[in-house]
Parts: sequence; C-alpha cells; structure tokens
Amino acid sequence: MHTLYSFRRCPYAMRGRMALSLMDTQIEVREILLRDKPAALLAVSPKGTVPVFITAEGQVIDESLDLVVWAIGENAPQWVKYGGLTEQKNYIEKFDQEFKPFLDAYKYDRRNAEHPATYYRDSALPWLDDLEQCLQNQDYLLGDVPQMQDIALMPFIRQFAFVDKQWFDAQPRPNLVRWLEAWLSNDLFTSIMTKYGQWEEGTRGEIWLTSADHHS
Ligand SMILES: N[C@@H](CCC(=O)N[C@@H](CS)C(=O)NCC(=O)O)C(=O)O
Repeated sequence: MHTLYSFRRCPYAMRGRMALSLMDTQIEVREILLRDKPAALLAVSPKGTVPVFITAEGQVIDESLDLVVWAIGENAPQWVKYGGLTEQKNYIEKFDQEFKPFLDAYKYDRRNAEHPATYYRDSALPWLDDLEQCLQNQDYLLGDVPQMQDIALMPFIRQFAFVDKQWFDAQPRPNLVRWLEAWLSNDLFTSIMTKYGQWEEGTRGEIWLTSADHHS
C-alpha cells in the first residue's frame, strides 16, 4: 500500500491529496504535526517537509508538485489536457517561487519585516490579476474543466484569501472570488479535508480509499 505523510492544513499537502484523490487506490495516511515530526518521516525524507508520499514499490516522492505530477500523469491525463503537463508544471513552479514568499510575508506579518503586511499582499496582486484574466470567460484557469493547475494553486489562493476574507471578497477580481468559492465547496476539496488524529510511530495510519469515480 502507498503511504502519505500529511498535515491537514498545509497547502502543499492539500494539493497532493487533491491529486491523489483522482486515483483509485488505497493510501495509509499518517497525519503529522510540524512541531513533532516522526523519526520515520525524517528517515525517508530528511528535509522534513510534507507531503511525503511513498509508493507501494518504495519510491519516495517528497515534493508536492512531483506528487501531483505522479498522480495525474499516471491516472488522470484529462487533468492536463490544456497546455499539457510540462506547461502547467512550469506555471505552477513559477507560482510557487514568486507567489508563496508574498503569501507568507502577508499571512505571518512578521514583527521584524521590512514592510507592513499589506505591502506583501499588494506585491502578490499581479498574480491575482493574471488568474482573474484567465477566468474572465471560463470557469477554470485553463478552460471549462478543472486542470492540474487549478488543483495546485487553489490551496494557496485559499490561504491568501483567508488572511482577510472581507478584503479578498471586496477586491475587484470577481472571477477569482467566484473560482475560489466554487472550489471551497467542491467535493474534490472538501473530501480531502477530513480530520485525522496524529499518527503515532509504530501504529498503522488511517486507510484512505480514493475513488476517481467520485470526481469525474
Ligand atoms: N517544496 C515543498 C514545500 C513543502 C512545505 O514547505 N511544507 C511545509 C508545511 S505547509 C512544511 O512541511 N514545512 C516544514 C516545517 O514547517 O517544519 C513541497 O512542495 O512539497
């Protein structure tokens, strides 16, 4: 069986779980706390980030985007039908590199930060503009059906929005607001937000039966 080390509230883990939920498989989920990482996790991936996925064959995948690509590449080609896998992956990589630092600086509003939180929020706006533009005439970022890119970005836009939901909902990007709202109640998202208790070393995690049918 596959194994997934996960943390419910981590956006990287969320995108991984969303992609995995497109498969028909069984996964042992080991829910961890970032401040109390199990030795077994660090033994397979010393860098100590989640998600970490170990295939039934023993392959370790410890980057969320690699996990998304693995899950979709093998099982769900329709999720990369616009632009193709490489093009979508390149966009996501750029998003991770450029948007995430602004998101963190905005969200955590660090006391020693050079600028106020709103400066970092506003620095991220060109990304929101780009997404808004994509969504002008279609329901999802690349067309009328959701793609890998939607799944990969959604947890981060969600986090950004919830720093100040009132501000997010009022900003002049109605299509992005609509896209996020639709994702928040989409079964593909709600179904991966199940709460699991913390995994204890030496025990079996929760068994997650994923079903592609569920989301087609
Ligand atoms: N590049 C990694 C980043 C994953 C990541 O940073 N996850 C955070 C949680 S959201 C983490 O595990 N941080 C380690 C820590 O806080 O100790 C990926 O895409 O999987």
